[in-house]
Order: sequence, then structure tokens, then C-alpha cells
Amino acid sequence: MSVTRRELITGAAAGATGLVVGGVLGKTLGGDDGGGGGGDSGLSGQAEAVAKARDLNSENVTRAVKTFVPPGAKPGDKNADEFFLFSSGGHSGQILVIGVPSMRLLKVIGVFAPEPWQGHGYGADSSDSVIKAGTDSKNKPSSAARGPLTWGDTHHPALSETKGEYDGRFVYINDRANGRIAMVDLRDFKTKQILDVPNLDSSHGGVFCTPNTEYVHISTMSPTLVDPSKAEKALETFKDSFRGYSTFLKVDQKTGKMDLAQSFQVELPPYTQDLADSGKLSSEGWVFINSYNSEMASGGNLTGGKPIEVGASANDFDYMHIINWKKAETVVGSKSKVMNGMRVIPLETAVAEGILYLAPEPKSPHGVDVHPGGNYISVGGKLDPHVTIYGFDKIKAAIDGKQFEKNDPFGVPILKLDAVRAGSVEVGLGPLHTQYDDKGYGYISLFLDSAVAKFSVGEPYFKGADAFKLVDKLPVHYNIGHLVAMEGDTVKPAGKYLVALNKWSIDRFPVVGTLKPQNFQLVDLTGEKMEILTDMPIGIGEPHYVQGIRADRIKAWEVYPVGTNPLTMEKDPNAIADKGEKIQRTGSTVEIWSTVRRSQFKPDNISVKQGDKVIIHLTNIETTPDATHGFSIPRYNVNVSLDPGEAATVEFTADAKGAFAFYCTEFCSALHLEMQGWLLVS
Ligand code: CUK
Ligand code: CUA
Repeated sequence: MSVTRRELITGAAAGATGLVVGGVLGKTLGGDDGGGGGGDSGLSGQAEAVAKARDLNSENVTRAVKTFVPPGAKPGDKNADEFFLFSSGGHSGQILVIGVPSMRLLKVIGVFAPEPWQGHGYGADSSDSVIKAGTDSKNKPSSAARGPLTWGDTHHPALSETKGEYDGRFVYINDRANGRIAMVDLRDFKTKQILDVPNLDSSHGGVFCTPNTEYVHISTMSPTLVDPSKAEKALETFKDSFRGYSTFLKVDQKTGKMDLAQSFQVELPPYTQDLADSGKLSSEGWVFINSYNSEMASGGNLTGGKPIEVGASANDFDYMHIINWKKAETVVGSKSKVMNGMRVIPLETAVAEGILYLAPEPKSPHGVDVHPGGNYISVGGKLDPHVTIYGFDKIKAAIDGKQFEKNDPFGVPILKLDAVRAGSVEVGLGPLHTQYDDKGYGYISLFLDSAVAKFSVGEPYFKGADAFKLVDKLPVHYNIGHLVAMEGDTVKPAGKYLVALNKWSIDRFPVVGTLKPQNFQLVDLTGEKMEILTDMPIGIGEPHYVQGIRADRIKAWEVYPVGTNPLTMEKDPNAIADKGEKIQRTGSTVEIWSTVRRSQFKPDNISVKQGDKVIIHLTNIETTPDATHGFSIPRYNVNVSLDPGEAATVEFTADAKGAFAFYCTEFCSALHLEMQGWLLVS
């Protein structure tokens, strides 16, 4: 159908050239009968004039029509956004929520970094305690060096899954800089937990949920120095001093929170473990992590040593780590040691129990992505123009038949590449990450080529000579890192759209200074050839990975039941109803219970003595969607957002004398400016 429309639009079918905007809109607006196809109806005539005046050709108009969401479109309407992207916000430490196909930014979720509008980290107990708990130095070997962290480099979001499909409950995201992971509840799109993961000083792409969100996984990137007192000679004794960790964080199904007591790690050799993905269906119970720097290079370029990048690229092969987590689960109770509050299965035990295997991966591997059917695992090698596809059936057979090439220096068996490789496709330069559609195709980002390559991925869709073949290639702008197909990490990808996450955007957008935006490009997958529909500049940090979920899977709340504490998602014990307002002094502590509504705080006068501890419990007693108020106290760095129904507590020492006019920061009503009060500190 889209081909027909495309032919009609471009005039290819009729052999016509030039602008046939009227035809496009006539067809689109006129319904199946194609009424108004001549472009002479009032509407299309007007549109044609606008298109001409704005110098838009028929292709531009088609793109606009494919992505336009009319004002007031309702969720679920055919012309509304069909998918949401959950995008890492990179250095901003946040998550971006974007509609597809409109590519409109719908929300920025404060995660690792304070976010003033949401009051995330500016005085409200709920968010401040999340951020504070997120720097838990006792979990780290190198504890002394740590202070409170107020930023994060968000990288890889992982949506929760049920039976391998997204279920719209939670999203997890890691902090590349500090080896931490956060959980956002998709009922209110707020961060509920930041976990400073034991034994992880860093993390990168090893984040995903297992098919029923039993666990969320995170692994080390740069290996961890196990005993920080040995730092001085650490690099000379790298092989013995450092270790990697594959971490399985147990998820509480009700709250989505990660429970350290039931979590465990599998100790790994000190290679640089990088991207990772969960097995599914036929490979469920296993996970796959690739690595680079199996050379264990550690640099020294100023003192005659090999630069890290040279040392780390010396070998022809690095290793995919193949981990049997179902097996690990049965062993952890009896055969683990506790390190910094985490149960760890030692490397020797992992080998002895058949929990860990390695498979060779060509030339600086990057992405590792499991096919929706579970059998194929696609690996891109940054310095190899091929994508290598492993077969899980072959991996299983090789393990059972002990087809090992040798053991690595830590005794981990390395499977024979020929025994586990199902195929390979020459796709182009710098292949990184693969995503899948609903028709059996894989899409891989080509960093050096600045392109997306589409290739067939074996059975059940493609057999024999067609099994692994390059079928299309699309230039993107420019330097693509990740890419995301809708629900492309699940057992049932939705196809339809892909978004290319481009790192460079030279010449695509107006010059806005020396730091240029990133460029998300929406790609139409419905036709024979991939086609770019639109560019979306991202001016908030460098997004890394993104997942795309069907919009109708998200069942977000519009208002809280009155008195809800977002941290617990339950009624706050200090929430009050109308007329429950009071001020109470106990010694040098003044506690205030305040209602918040259009257009007043009650009480609006608060009098305390210098040095008093002040605790203000605020309840927004509104039940109207969007009736949000803010609560800010000048000079005290307090700024809380009180969404409808929300209860929050603010606590501080009144150390500065004076009269402080607190006010509502959200333009809530005609008397919004009057929604203020006085804090008197005498
Ligand atoms: S990694 Cu592969 S391009 Cu940080 Cu997910 Cu960026
Ligand atoms: Cu409440 Cu402005």
C-alpha cells in the first residue's frame, strides 16, 4: 500500500515529474476512493500553495504527512504517536521520552542529575534520598575517594519485560561514569531508586532485563581493582589485580526496585566487558557479553609503553562471554563469597560449574544483539566490515561436544569459532549495533560509513543462499552510534520505524555555537528501501542507547491518589486533607503540615527561630490533572514540584535570618502570583 502511495506521490507510476502535492493530500485525506486525487479540491489546493511557497517538494510533503500529529490528536488515534522512545540523556544524567513518528520531546525524567522543574534533588525528601542513596560508598572497594555524585552519564535504558515483550512497568538505566543503575516507575515516570552497584567502578552497555524481568543485568566496563590498597603497582600486575563482574540484580515485581540481598555477580576475567544482551526463547537462561582488550593493555604512552588503543587492538580476536544465569542461580547459594555486600561466584567456580564460556569475536567487537527468535546473536566488529552471526544451537552443541579451541589464561574454555558461527555478512565499515524488525531483517549501524545496513537473518524467514545477505543500505547524518527499531529488542519487534542515533550533525541544523546537537533520524521501514523521514536535533547531552515501546503499553497515572508519596507510591503518613493544617513545635524542631491548592499554601505564614530544624509536610490536595504547584524558598535552595495529589516533605535548618517569601513556581491559576507566603526566621 505504501508503495502505491509512494508511486502516486512521486508520480513514478504515471511517469509524471514535479510537484503533485494535491495528489498526495487528495489520496491521504480523501480516503480509500482517492477522491480529490487531481489536487484541485479546496484543501489540497491550499496545501499545494503552501508547499510551493515554502519550497517543499512532493517527497518533503510525504514525509510531513507520515510524521505529522494533528493538534489535539488523542492517544490511540491513527494519527497520534504510536510509539515512545526512552532515550538516555547522556551527560545530562536524565532520560528523554520522545513520541514516534512525531519526534516530539514529551518528557525529560530527572535521574542521576538534579532536575529543578520536577524538584528532583532540590529539597523534597523523596528525590533527595534517592540521589543520596545512589552514592553508597560502602559498596565500592575504592570507597575513600567518593563523594556525593550529582551527575551521571546515562547510557543504556532497559524496559521491563514479560515473556520477552515490553510490559510498560519500569525502565532501568545505567550511569556509565560511576557503575550505578537507576529505576524509573512508569506509573509516574519518576526515579525511585539509584543503586551504587557493589564491585562496579564503571559500567557501559551491559544493561538489559531478562525476559520476565527476574533480573536487570549490569556489568563492568573497565575492570575493577579488587584491592585498592594495591593501586600503586596495579597496572604492572593487571591480570591478577583486576576483575570484571556480570551482575544480576533481583527485581521486586511489585515495586520494580532492585534487591541487593537476592542479587549476585559472576566474576569475569579483567578484559573490558562491553555490550550485552539477554538470551530469549530458545536461548532463555543465558546472557551474552562481548569484550575487547582481551590483551589487558593498560597504556603508559608517556613512558615508552604502548598506547591503550594500540595495545587493546593487537589481537585478531576478543571474546564473547556466554553465561548461563539459570545455572548460576542454583549455585550462588552454596558456592559464592560475599564481597562488599554482594554474593559473587568466583571465576574458578563459574568455569567448574559450566556457567561461563567464551567464543572468539573478530576485531574489536562492539554490539551483541540477540534475534527475536533467540537463536541468532549478531556481533559487529568495529574494525571488521562483517557482522558475525552466532547460532545458539551451535553454541549449545559445541559446549556439549566440548569443541574448545583452548582455555584462556584464566582457564575459561574458548569455543571454536567455526563451530559456533552461523553466518556472516559483509555490511560495510564500522558495524556496531543490530536491531530487528517483524519480517526477519536485521539493521546494523555503520559508524565509519555513516549508514544503516539491512540484512537478512536466517530462519525461519530466510533459508539457503538468502539466509544471511545484505539487502539495503541507507546513508545517515552522521557517525551513527546506536539505532533503535520499535520494540526491536523483544521477541516480537513491531517494525515500521527505526531511529538512527547520530553523533555528528554538521550542516544539518542552524549553527548554535560550537557544541552541535546530536541528530536522531527517523527512518521508515515499511517500503522496499529504507527512507529518512525527519531529523530531530537533541540538544541535551549525548544520548547513547534508546528503546522504543508501543505507546499503548504505557499506563501512566495522570494524578496521584491524594496524599501519595512518590517514593513509596503509597499514602504518605504525613499527608493531610483540607482543614488538617497545623504548626507544631517540639524543642527546637518546628513541624508544619500544609495543604497546597489553587491558589494558596495553608499556612501562608511560618515563624521560626534561627537554628531551628524546620520540617514542612506539603500535600497538594488537587485532583485535577495538570494542577501542579511548586514550592520554593529563596536562599534555601528548596524547589519542590507538587503534582496533583502528591505529598512531599522538606527539611532544613533555618540558619539564615530574615523574611523569605516562599512561592508557587508553577503558573497554576489566575492568582498564581498571589500563591505565596512568608517564612520568618528571627
Ligand atoms: S555504546 Cu555502541 S555506539 Cu556507549 Cu551503547 Cu555508544
Ligand atoms: Cu500554585 Cu502557582
